[in-house]
Amino acid sequence: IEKLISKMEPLVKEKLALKAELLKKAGDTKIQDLTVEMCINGARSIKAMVTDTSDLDANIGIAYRGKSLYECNKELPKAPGGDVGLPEAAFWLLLTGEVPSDADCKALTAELHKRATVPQFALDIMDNLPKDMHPMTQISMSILALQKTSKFQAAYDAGMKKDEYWKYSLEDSLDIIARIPVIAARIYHRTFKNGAGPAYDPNLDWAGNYAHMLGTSSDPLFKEATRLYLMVHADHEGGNVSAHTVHLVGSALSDPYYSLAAGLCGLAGPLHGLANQECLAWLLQVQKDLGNVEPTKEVITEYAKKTLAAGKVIPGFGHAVLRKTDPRYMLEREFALKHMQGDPLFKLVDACYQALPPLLESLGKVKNPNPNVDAHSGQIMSFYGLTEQNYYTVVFAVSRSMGVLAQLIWARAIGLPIERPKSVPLDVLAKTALKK
Ligand code: CMX
Repeated sequence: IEKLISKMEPLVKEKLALKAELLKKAGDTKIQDLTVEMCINGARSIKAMVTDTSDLDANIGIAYRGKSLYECNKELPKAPGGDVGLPEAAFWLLLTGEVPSDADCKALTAELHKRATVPQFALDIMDNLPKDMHPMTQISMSILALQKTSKFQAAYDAGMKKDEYWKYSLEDSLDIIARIPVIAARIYHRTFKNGAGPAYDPNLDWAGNYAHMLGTSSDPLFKEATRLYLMVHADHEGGNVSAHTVHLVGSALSDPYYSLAAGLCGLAGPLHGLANQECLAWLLQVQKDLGNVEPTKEVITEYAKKTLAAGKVIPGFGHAVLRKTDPRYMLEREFALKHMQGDPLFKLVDACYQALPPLLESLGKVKNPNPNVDAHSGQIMSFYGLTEQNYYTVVFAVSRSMGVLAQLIWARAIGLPIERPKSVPLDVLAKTALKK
C-alpha cells in the first residue's frame, strides 16, 4: 500500500493544482447548454461531474486512464501462464494512471490476500439471511454489515484531516476489494449449493481465487474467463447508476462501505446490472424454441423478427452511448472463439452476432445495432458451469467494486464537495420554457 500511495501522491497534487487552476481561471466558462429534454430525461449527456479513472468514447468504448480495453488486456500483468490482463492490475491503473510492473501487481495481490478475512459477525449476519433472498440483496447487505469495520469512519470520528480522507478511503477500499470475492463465493454456495465451497487459496491471483472459490469448473480457463470478465467490467465512467450512486453517497462523506452498498443496490436494477441475467434468459429461450434446428443466420433473423414484432427489444444489442460493437463483447468473443467454438450456446451467440446487426439496422431507428457485453458474458459463465442467472449481477458487482471505489478514492483526493444538483418542478420548467 505504501508504494500505491507514493505513486498516487504526486498525481493527487497535480490534479488538485489543475482543479484549482480550472476553478480560478475558467470557473465561469460555459461548457454546454442545458435543454428541457436533458432536464426531464435522466440528465443524459449533461457534463456535470468529474471522473478521471475512465472515459467512455462512442467508438473506442471504455478507456481506463486513456487505455482502451484491448490495450489494457495486452499491457496489464498476467497470471502465470495466462493471457488476460489481471483485474487487480486494472485497479492499480485506475488509481495511479500507470500500468503496474509484475512485482507491483504481485504485491497488490498479496496485500489483498492479507486483508481478505471477513469478520465472524458479518459471516453470522450473512448466514442468517434467507437463502432465497436475491444474491444482490445478500451482497449489498453483507457490504453494509461490514461498515462496522470502516477505517474511514473511525478516523473521521477521531478527527481526521481533510487531506487524509483519500488514504482512509483507500484503506477501506482495499479491505472491501479483498473481501468481496469471499462474500460473493459464500453467497453462491449458500444460495445454490447448500455448502461452503472450496477454501480460499492465497496462492492464486484475486480473480483466479474467486473462480476457484466458486468452484463450478476445475478448468484453468475458467479462471482466465473470470479474470477477463472482472477486468473488462471494472469501470465505466462516473455517470452510470452504480458509479454515480457511490459518488453521490460518498460525497456526503459516508464511508466506502455505505457508498458501495448503495451503489450495488443500483447495480441490481434491470436497466443496469441485471441486464446480463436477462440476456442469457433470452438466449436460452431461443435455444429451447429452436429445439434441434441449427441456429443459422437465416433462422435467427426470422426468430428475431418475431421478437421485434411482439414489441420487444433484442436483449444484449444496442447501447445508450456506444456506436460500435462493445469492445468488452469483442474481447469475450475472441476468448470464446479460442476456447469454446464448439459450444452450442456459443454457436447461437455467434449466429446472433452475424444476423442481428443487419436486422436491427434495417429498422432505421436503432442508434447502435451491434451487441453489447451482456450478449456474451452469460454464455461464457454458463459454459464453465456457472448457470444460475440470478447470480450473474454479483459477478458484475465484484468487478465493478474496483472501478467505483477507485472513483470514490479520487473524489476524496481532489476534495469534490457534496453533490447537490438543483431540481425544478415541472411547472417551473413550463413557466421558463413554455412561458406558461
Ligand atoms: N432491439 C430492438 N429495438 C431496439 C434495440 C434492441 N436491442 N435497441 C434500441 N432499440 C430501439 C429502441 O427501443 C428505440 O425504439 P423507440 O424509438 O420505438 O422507443 C430506438 O431503437 C432508439 O433507441 P436507441 O437510441 O438506439 O437506444 P437507447 O439509448 O434509447 O437505449 C438500450 C439503449 C441499451 C437501453 C437499448 O439499445 C436496448 O433496450 N437494448 C436491449 C437491452 C440491453 O441490451 N441492455 C443492456 C445495456 C448494456 C449497457 O448499458 O452496458
